[in-house]
Amino acid sequence: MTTILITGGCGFIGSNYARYVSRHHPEYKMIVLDKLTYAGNPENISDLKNNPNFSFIKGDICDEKLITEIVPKVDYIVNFAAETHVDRSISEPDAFIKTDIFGTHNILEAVRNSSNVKRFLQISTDEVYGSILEGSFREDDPLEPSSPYSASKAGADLMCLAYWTTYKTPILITRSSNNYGPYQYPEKVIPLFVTNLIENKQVPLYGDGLNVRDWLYVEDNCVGIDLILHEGKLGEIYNIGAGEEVTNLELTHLLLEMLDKPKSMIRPVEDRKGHDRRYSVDCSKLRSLGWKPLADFKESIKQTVAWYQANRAWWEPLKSGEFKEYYKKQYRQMV
Ligand code: NAD
Ligand code: TDX
Repeated sequence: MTTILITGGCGFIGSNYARYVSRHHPEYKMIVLDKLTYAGNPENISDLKNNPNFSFIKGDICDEKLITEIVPKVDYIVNFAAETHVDRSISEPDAFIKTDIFGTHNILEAVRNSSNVKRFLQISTDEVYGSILEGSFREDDPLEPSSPYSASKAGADLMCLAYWTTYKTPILITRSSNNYGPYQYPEKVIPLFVTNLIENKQVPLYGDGLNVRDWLYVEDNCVGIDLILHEGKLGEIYNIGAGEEVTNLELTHLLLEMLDKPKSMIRPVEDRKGHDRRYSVDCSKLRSLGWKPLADFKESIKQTVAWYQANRAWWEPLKSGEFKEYYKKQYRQMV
């Protein structure tokens, strides 16, 4: 029986991927390991808990003893576990270095020392390349990360590549663009803006609002991840993006229109420090494996808005407690 370990499977993309695996590989034994930080929510995979092939371990990828114990029992590993919010990395970088770099290294060591693991897929990000004003980054372009978040993710990528070169540890890396969809923690721009607007609160738009992001529906990312896990070439990196580039201002206008709110709900605020202007990745390498994004951008944004409208009970508790404290520290008063 094939066993897959999904670390960070209680977060946004990891939980969507765990659900994808349960649908597409029902015969796999699935272990979700998650530390349950502020961003990890067991509710995100509550529908999987009665599946006899599913098990959950509350644990930290930095815990050497735990990881050394679990890794030899699995065939595939997909590492989603990370600190992921750029703004938090700017105010408090420590946890990013620990989880994103040291945690990944800890898994790599366990994989290196086990002959059972066939494939270790490291989930990275397009942010490791840095900003690009024209054109798109290819997988062999140099890394120029701007934030402590993207620098820590770049550090993890380099460790994976070094383990491939030095030990032939069976790694693969994906670098995707910005994801959106259900179960995204409401600190990220789309769920933050949608939930604020549902609550009739203003939305804090950074700087001139002209920074560009390429939006990828989470389900399309899951399809790409799964294809790369099974058919990607070991030691290789694959970009994943939909080519749906919009400025934050255009995105905000679209959300206002969908939620029938006036432009006065936009509150321009101070820019993010070191704010990358534009991300763009060339995905021809993944497309040559047969992948292409299936989601229609406007339709999937509409479905995402509808999901947050229908699931207030999921996000309302997340916007109190720790979240409020965090925003007070950020001096952004509108949540
Ligand atoms: P998320 O913040 O929603 O979830 C992260 C998960 O990791 C949480 O469940 C958290 O509890 C868990 N975690 C954190 N530290 C841990 C540790 N030390 N040990 C075990 N579990 C730990 O993040 P996400 O948006 O789902 O991102 C998942 C991965 O995808 C990350 O590696 C991120 O860098 C990458 N990524 C995200 C995006 C995006 O747009 N969200 C885009 C590109 C790449
Ligand atoms: O309140 C906000 N106002 C605003 O204007 C927030 C939270 C963001 N923004 C802007 C900043 C960015 O230009 O929106 C854009 C998107 O911001 P985030 O949602 O914070 O995403 P980003 O910084 O682009 O990073 C995301 O995509 C790549 C994820 O958080 C990362 O984990 C992933 O690697």
